[in-house]
Amino acid sequence: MAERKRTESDSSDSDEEDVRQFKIIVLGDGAVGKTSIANRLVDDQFNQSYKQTIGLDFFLKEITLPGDVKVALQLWDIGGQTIGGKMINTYIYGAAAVVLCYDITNAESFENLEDWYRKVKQSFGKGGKSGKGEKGGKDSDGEGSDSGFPLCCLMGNKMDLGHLRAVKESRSAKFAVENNFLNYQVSAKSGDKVNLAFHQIGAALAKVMLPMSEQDRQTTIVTAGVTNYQRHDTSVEGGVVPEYTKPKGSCRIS
Ligand SMILES: Nc1nc2c(ncn2[C@@H]2O[C@H](COP(=O)(O)OP(=O)(O)OP(=O)(O)O)[C@@H](O)[C@H]2O)c(=O)[nH]1
Ligand SMILES: [Mg+2]
Repeated sequence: MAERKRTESDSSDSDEEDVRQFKIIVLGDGAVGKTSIANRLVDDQFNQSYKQTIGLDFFLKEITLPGDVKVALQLWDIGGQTIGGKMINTYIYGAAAVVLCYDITNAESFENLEDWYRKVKQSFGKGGKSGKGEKGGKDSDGEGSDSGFPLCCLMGNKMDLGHLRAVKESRSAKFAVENNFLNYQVSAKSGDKVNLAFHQIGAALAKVMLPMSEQDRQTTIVTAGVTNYQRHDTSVEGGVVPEYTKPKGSCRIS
């Protein structure tokens, strides 16, 4: 687990350059577009074909924030099928931020976020029950808080398919407000808001204030290049892919 130990340092300075690195876990059902979001952010690419993520993939994105603050966002792209597997809590543990992804055209993928969020809370020792008092947003228990609970973000993907929308914006907004999450609607396909979202997440983690003009600019400009990309983590359990079983039940998010 040497590699894992190294990557858990979610806010430590790197050796030579003063680049803070943050572990960000990307969770959500299969096919909601987690890998596509990561590919858009890091490579500015989109692939129409679906290739299921087995276990997890890693992506690294460097961004520069106002004040020349450089941060490296280390994305842990977790395969949707891992929710019933043994490794999920290990993957989540130590995250600085958690991005809960759903497909705006698939209501079930939104409803299942309750299960994913429960995993997050379990991983951080907050028990298995959802509910108030376990908020994940930046102003409560979020990253940088002394409790170490991660900054949590809701991310509705496939905004380019707005005509097929199955999750009302008001519904996701309610969930975000109730749980004190950041809330984004993006499209990995068009690239809409992907950079903006992660720029804001990076800023929140680094505690750097972004002026509105800066936020707007990020919607159209792709900022940083690829620094690293690795397929399945061969260091976790010797690269053995755990057995996945997705539970059939799900909790509704009202
Ligand atoms: N129209 C549209 N399709 C998308 C978008 N994002 C992803 N897709 C498509 O959705 C499918 C699934 O995308 P993935 O990124 O592989 O989904 P995933 O969440 O990583 O899935 P798992 O690895 O199984 O967990 C692919 O066919 C993508 O091309 C989007 O923003 N718009
Ligand atoms: Mg994937």
